[in-house]
Amino acid sequence: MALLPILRYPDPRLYKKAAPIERVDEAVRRLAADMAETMYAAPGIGLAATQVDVHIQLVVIDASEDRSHLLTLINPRILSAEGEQLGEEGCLSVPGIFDKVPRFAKVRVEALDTNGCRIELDAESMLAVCIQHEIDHLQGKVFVDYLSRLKQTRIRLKMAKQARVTA
Ligand code: GNR
Ligand code: NI
Repeated sequence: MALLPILRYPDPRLYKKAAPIERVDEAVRRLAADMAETMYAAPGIGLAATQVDVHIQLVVIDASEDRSHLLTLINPRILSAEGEQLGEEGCLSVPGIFDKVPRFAKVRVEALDTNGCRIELDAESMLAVCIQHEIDHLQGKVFVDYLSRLKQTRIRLKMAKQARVTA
């Protein structure tokens, strides 16, 4: 197991589109395990492969209270969605920034699990938000992209200042 470095907004690699996974093999399972370790250590409730600079359709999520419900979704796709919710979002690639993003209230999702078996799941509230946030990452979209240009500019400035302090 290993902790993986997480790309920071506005790294251009966060804007790459992830390719579908054709075969769920040991390499995919190893990456998923490392991503889970990285997510729990952060700590975060989700992590997309895009954020660790691997551009394949793989995400890990644990939106449970006790951090004991790890979900690994491969090639996730929203089958249907309903309603709206507006919640505060954050992102491990944009540390320290939180803002409201409109999302579907409920989603039905299909994906492959780590055995390559097709699964379907219904999600609402925080889990539904997280799934939509992670699928966005795979499509090269960061939650900041939904905010006003003014906010985006301020966030870029703040990230540049942070990078100077951390460097
Ligand atoms: O840890 C995370 N928390 C979070 C809170 C509200 C909405 C979405 C998220 S996902 C985020 C982890 C992350 O950046 N996943 O890509
Ligand atoms: Ni994120």
